[in-house]
Amino acid sequence: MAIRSALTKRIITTTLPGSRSISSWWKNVEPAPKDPILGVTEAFLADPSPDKVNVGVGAYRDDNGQPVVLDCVREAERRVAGNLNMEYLPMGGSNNMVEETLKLAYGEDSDLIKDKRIAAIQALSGTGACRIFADFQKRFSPDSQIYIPVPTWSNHHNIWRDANVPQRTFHYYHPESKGLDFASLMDDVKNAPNGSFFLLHACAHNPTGVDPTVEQWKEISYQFKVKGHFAFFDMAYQGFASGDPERDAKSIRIFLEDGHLIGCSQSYAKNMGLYGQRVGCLSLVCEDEKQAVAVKSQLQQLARPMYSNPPVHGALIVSIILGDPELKQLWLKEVKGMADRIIGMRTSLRENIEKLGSPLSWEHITKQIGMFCYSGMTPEQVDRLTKEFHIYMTRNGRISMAGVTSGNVEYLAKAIHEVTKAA
Ligand code: KET
Repeated sequence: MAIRSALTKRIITTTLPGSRSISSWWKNVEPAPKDPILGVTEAFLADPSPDKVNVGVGAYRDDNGQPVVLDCVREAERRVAGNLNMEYLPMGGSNNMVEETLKLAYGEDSDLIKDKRIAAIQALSGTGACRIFADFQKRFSPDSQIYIPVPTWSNHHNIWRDANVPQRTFHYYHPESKGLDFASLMDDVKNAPNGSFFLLHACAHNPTGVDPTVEQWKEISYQFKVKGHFAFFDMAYQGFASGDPERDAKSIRIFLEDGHLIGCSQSYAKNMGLYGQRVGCLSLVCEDEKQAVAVKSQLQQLARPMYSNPPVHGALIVSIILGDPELKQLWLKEVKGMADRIIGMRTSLRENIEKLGSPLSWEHITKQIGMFCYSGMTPEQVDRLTKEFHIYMTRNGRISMAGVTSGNVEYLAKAIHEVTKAA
């Protein structure tokens, strides 16, 4: 024993000339910058103030500011509790879940589904679906780039950066009108090289809450056809724009009617409240069944070395809800309930700010849709909200309307008025 420890000691303390010492492996690692969205939650949790308000992350709260587990999910969980096993799912995840999920994006009676032309796998929520797609794009179209709207969800930049796909941007938001900059968007679509990849938000654009109209989507789809562009839809908020998942899929359906071979990321984080369960889907429309089989096998091969196969619990919950007509109806009712509460809070926030005699226009609060209000506040104004009023939001001025309640709306309005009235 004594000999052994002496030997070990000698090995540890003896370093060969020119080699690094054992403690130096990570000495060049600098702390990573805070995530612009999830970092806000961290700061909120660390604040002891009883007045604090979190309108940072896009996570739905009820009117008491509490996280929500939907009734349909509670019921599905009761049924999951009787499930026979917790075996691995296949690499592509739960076939039931994927089938039901495709119906939401592509339509209950979609010929593409019937003809087995869609390659699809269960993904680690919307983020995971985007990431697998970005890796797939890099592998099979290695010289391509991705066009991303300005602004967009901050993580889109990280995802395509880590997949080594060069990024370009296209115009989207018009700061003066706080609406869509349709003319510049169309110019960018026309000026991009033929056959470019574009990232589009299917509905409830994050962070702006500004979507193209049906007519505008038709024009975008037409121009994509002319240019031979590829559309990748990130659909993280299906149901949150209008309260009806079917209506919120309109952009995708327009592209499908025009015969585009699209890609799509779907997430159940928001519309089923399954945030931490990480359940979503990645799908790619192919030319025929044979191509879809090949593409799916490659998507699975990307998943295998990363996480092998996706988690089973959330997939079971989704399959149970969407596979049972009664539970599905309950889900649709509950999605509408969440969307309606947010719409109500938009009216209330706007009225409260206007009542205080704000000299600015706050019409955009009620005009924008989905989970967010892109308020137009500057980073400095947001900093004041946080420092003086303990109100937490992303520095781009995005308010998560899902965190606004009857209890905090007046306080929020007063604080917003206070930091913007001199502007
Ligand atoms: N796409 C968009 C547009 C999006 O806003 C989110 C999440 C996701 C994908 C990914 O969601 P997932 O949980 O992976 O299914 N956005 C909110 C949360 C976050 O940043 O992670 C947010 O913007 O607050």
